Amino acid sequence: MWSMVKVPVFQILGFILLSSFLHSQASVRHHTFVVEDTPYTRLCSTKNILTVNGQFPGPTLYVKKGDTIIVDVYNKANYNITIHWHGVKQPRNPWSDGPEYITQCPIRSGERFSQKIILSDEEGTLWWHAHSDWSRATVHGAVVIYPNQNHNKGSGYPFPKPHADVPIIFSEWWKKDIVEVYNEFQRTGTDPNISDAYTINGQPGHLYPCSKSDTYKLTVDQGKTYLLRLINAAVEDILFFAIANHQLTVVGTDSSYTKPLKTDYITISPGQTIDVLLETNQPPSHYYMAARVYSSAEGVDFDNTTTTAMLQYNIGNNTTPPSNPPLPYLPFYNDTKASVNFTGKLRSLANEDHPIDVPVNISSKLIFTVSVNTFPCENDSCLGPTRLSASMNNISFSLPSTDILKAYYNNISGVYGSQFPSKPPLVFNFTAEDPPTYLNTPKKGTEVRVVEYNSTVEIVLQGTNLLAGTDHPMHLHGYSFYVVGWGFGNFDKEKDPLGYNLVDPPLQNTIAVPKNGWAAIRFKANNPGVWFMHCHLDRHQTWGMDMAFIVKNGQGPDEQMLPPPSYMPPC
Ligand SMILES: *[C@@H]1O[C@H](CO)[C@@H](O)[C@H](O)[C@H]1NC(C)=O
Ligand SMILES: *[C@@H]1O[C@H](CO)[C@@H](O)[C@H](O)[C@H]1NC(C)=O
Ligand SMILES: *[C@@H]1O[C@H](CO)[C@@H](O)[C@H](O)[C@H]1NC(C)=O
Ligand SMILES: *[C@@H]1O[C@H](CO)[C@@H](O)[C@H](O)[C@H]1NC(C)=O
Ligand SMILES: *[C@@H]1O[C@H](CO)[C@@H](O)[C@H](O)[C@H]1NC(C)=O
Ligand SMILES: *[C@@H]1O[C@H](CO)[C@@H](O)[C@H](O)[C@H]1NC(C)=O
Ligand SMILES: *[C@@H]1O[C@H](CO)[C@@H](O)[C@H](O)[C@H]1NC(C)=O
Ligand SMILES: *[C@@H]1O[C@H](CO)[C@@H](O)[C@H](O)[C@H]1NC(C)=O
Ligand SMILES: *[C@@H]1O[C@H](CO)[C@@H](O)[C@H](O)[C@H]1NC(C)=O
Ligand SMILES: *[C@@H]1O[C@H](CO)[C@@H](O)[C@H](O)[C@H]1NC(C)=O
Ligand SMILES: *[C@@H]1O[C@H](CO)[C@@H](O)[C@H](O)[C@H]1NC(C)=O
Ligand SMILES: *[C@@H]1O[C@H](CO)[C@@H](O)[C@H](O)[C@H]1NC(C)=O
Ligand SMILES: [Cu+2]
Repeated sequence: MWSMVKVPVFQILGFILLSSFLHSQASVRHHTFVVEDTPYTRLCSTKNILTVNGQFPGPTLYVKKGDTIIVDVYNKANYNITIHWHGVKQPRNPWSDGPEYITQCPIRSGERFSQKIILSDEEGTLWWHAHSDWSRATVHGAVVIYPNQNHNKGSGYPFPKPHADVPIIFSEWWKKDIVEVYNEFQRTGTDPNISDAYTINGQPGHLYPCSKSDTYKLTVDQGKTYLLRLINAAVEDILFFAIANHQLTVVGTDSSYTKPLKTDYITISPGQTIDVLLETNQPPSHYYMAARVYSSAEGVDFDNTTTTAMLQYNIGNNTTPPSNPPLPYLPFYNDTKASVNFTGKLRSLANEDHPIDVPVNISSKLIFTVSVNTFPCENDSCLGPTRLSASMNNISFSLPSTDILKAYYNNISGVYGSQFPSKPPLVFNFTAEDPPTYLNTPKKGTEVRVVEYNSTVEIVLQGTNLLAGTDHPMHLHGYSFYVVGWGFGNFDKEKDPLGYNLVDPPLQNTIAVPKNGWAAIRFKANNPGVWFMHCHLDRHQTWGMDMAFIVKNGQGPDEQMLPPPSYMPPC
């Protein structure tokens, strides 16, 4: 074959030079992540937390669209760890994706693992976090992806270049060691203890006892536009966020631009990122920004506190700041309408410079129920009469002890099954007031769904009211997907697709399936590998609201998974 295709050497050189010119902005960047135990004081008590490079939140990675990052992860802590690059598609390279026992075995104490993070069309904000047990509570940080100016006019942004940009990371703080919280709820079979505080860039803010000085402050000049890169890294909670006296303009989510959306508050799911423009157009003063929970499950305890940070205008040195800055209005904690009213308004930018590519001819139509369940309590270990669990299509996912990717690549049998169902095994009134309790117990399994390369996939994620209906922020690795529709009640396969948005649906990697409702997503399976899908509320993930896709290789050399790196952590 090769002898048939005679390409003069100068043409090849020319191609290489041209390619490197077109991509001259893209580069390879190196980082070292040292995972270690570090003492931190919050809410007047000190404990050791897992950090990266001693920082909480962890270091921000600044990159340009299309860059590749090499991160050498060195585990100096006493726990197993893995790191996931949330929302980075990693074309053909699931080896560095990170979920424990899905694409790799954990990096054990004292070991190193060099991860290659391949960016492609992502632009905006993503983040990285630990993906083993609950260590992501403190092991997380922002990934800021600037436009590659070579490919665009002006600044590269589809809006005027902001004066400055600032990651704003929400997370959750427990006074107790997160390992104890995790082990305890695993043992007792109940809900985990709720957190003691939410934080903004690691600080709880003024409204908690004993935390006057623990406040994140953002100092701004009047009359400018700032790009705030909001990231919800909370372990368990969807949040509302707002800034007193200021409107926000949403311009992106999950590293994809949106049509500008003016709003007084946002709803942000764990796993999701939202980019907003903030115009400092108010009288120079101090204003609170605040976040608190959106929690829709009845009878489930939650952290009902409010975290704040301070937006401080640079004011003359003679002016004293106000003693009582205004707090923003936030929707009530169970205001589902306010939550979906915001989320349902997101639209892809979908213009000439940022076209969309929504699959219209679907080859693989899937329906997955997402449910909270119970198992009988085998031992007397449980606190309640049953052990809480969760499932997708009535299968409660069990993590294998060898990672699925390795088993798939090396044809090792007995690690996983390929029988994840394309639809719920039983059709019932998913969102009924009181579904019969005999439906509550799922099966255990490690099942994947195999899809052909290039197939066009639609998944309807259907929430159920088994045990307790609630919102489920579902996250897919390896892909972004178009959210083409959503609604309350049971998905109607005749009527509901008629209302799909195929013109400018938002492109996301995490979608909150509304309480007792559904969401429909679409993507083209052109990234071969093993890709995890799960609820980003960590108790649900731990209980088994997970599954994985195997996307098969295509024909051409660019349609095959890359070979594994020379070193993968062993099991
Ligand atoms: C969880 O909460 C219970 C009840 O308040 C308490 O007894 C227990 O010590 C807590 N456990 C952890 C790990 O915080
Ligand atoms: C949560 O806090 C709000 C006030 O911020 C209060 O009105 C509400 O009753 C609280 N809900 C619960 C369940 O504690
Ligand atoms: C406040 O004082 C500092 C130090 O003297 C100076 O650098 C700064 O420019 C002053 N700020 C304003 C807004 O006048
Ligand atoms: C929200 O909670 C309040 C009590 O805190 C309750 O009266 C109201 O019915 C709840 N709303 C919804 C939509 O569940
Ligand atoms: C939803 O948003 C629109 C416009 O932003 C507003 O007029 C309407 O009152 C909102 N509805 C609810 C239920 O919050
Ligand atoms: C849709 O896909 C099927 C099967 O792949 C193909 O036969 C058909 O021509 C496609 N239709 C359109 C409109 O592209
Ligand atoms: C129940 O007890 C058996 C025997 O002690 C143990 O192997 C098993 O892990 C326990 N199961 C749970 C869920 O704790
Ligand atoms: C696994 O099986 C496939 C198909 O039979 C084969 O092409 C491949 O070489 C096998 N891989 C290994 C590592 O044995
Ligand atoms: C399903 O349950 C909901 C809530 O109770 C009810 O409104 C609806 O009519 C039920 N649907 C069917 C088909 O029975
Ligand atoms: C799930 O499967 C179990 C075991 O077969 C069955 O008892 C239960 O009713 C099923 N539940 C649903 C919702 O399909
Ligand atoms: C996959 O789709 C791409 C783009 O449409 C096409 O170029 C390629 O040939 C397809 N590959 C396979 C194996 O279908
Ligand atoms: C750490 O990972 C190794 C390798 O998979 C495993 O054998 C061991 O049980 C893990 N340790 C803990 C505490 O989970
Ligand atoms: Cu969930």
